[in-house]
Amino acid sequence: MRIASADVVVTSPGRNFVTLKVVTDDGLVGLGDATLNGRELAVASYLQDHIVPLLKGRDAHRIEDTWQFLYRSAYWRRGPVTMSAIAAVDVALWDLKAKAAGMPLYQLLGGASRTGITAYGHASGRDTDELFDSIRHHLELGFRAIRVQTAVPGITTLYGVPTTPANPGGRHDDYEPAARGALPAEEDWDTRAYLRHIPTVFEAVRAEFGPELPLLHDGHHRMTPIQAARLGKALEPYDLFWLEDCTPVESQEALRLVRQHTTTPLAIGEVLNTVWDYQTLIGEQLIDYVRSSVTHAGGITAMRKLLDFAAQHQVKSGIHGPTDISPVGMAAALHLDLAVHNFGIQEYMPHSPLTDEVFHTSYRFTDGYLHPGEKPGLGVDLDETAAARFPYQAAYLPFNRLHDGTVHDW
Ligand code: CS2
Ligand code: MG
Repeated sequence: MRIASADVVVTSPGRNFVTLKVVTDDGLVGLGDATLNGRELAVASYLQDHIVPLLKGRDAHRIEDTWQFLYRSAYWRRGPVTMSAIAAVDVALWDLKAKAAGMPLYQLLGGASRTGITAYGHASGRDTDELFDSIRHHLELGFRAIRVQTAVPGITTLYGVPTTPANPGGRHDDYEPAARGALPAEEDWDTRAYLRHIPTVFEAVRAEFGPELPLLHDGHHRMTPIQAARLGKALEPYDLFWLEDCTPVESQEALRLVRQHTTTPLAIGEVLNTVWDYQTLIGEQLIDYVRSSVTHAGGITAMRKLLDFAAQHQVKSGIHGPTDISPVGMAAALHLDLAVHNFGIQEYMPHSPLTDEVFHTSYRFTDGYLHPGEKPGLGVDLDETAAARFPYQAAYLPFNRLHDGTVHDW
């Protein structure tokens, strides 16, 4: 099974996606997601200019060898651009191998370890009423676990909270932080206001929805370790499933301090891209859930190894799944979720109808559980004619400033 061609498809059906399409000499098509939100063209160029020329003629079955070749021959290691590009090749090759075998990919990863993949949805609101409506809406959709993000008095625009309300009866999942335009949007931040407000939100949610419902929250890298420790402690009475990205993760050691102070479970790593970024976090059991995505962390091959390492320390998966992971990246995550023993939970934000015009998926969401489906390979097809109707548009993630003008983590 030789690689005959590889192409990079950049398309923007509602938001930007970068997809690698690998075709074998007998006409099988393998897809990989290489979308890096706000920096899409850097990965497209890495693939187009530096990887595609190396793929032609290679044996598509040699996935591990291709991974090691791309990782080691680049000399410059790690980083989101490199690891997203390698991931796209890796996932495309797994898609091809599974198609050649006539099996859904999860079968090649050891088969199903469960019947369904528990997914959490995103609820949010600018006030309690809007938040409760959003939670009810997600419960009606079938979600069995819910992430809660709300506005905070004293902060004008906040991560995770759309600035316009959902249409009555409409989708509540359309929060997309990367805005199209020439410059990133500026948002504001006030840690003390946030720390005062968030525990009151969870108190209200528990009072309304009871003790059973698993609740999650994303701190989105904004607190120092001691502030994160304080929030984790304050949230203990509300029994969170996890507190995510409570502090920036460049310093793995920082999580020691948070861990010493709170039993709120911690999830981290959507911006991490190799197993090396997790040596202390997992080795010392400083976190409970690994948030990396298949798309940004070197593909199925590397994520499998990362999750196997995590399993030795009773750390579980919590694979990143916002809409900036394409349906191809989402499908790859679902096959892995179904197969690994130490599955924790899967993030799920349904893609927009425009995105669905370009990517046709066989995964399904029923009664709160996702399943990758039974089609050979990943189970995703790319409609290139539809993709061509949506040319790339520059888009940036926002950034934060404190009220005195200092740039802060977003
Ligand atoms: C996030 C993302 O899904 C999450 O938990 O933190 O929404 C993140 O902000 C985006 O993936 C950035 O591209
Ligand atoms: Mg997050």
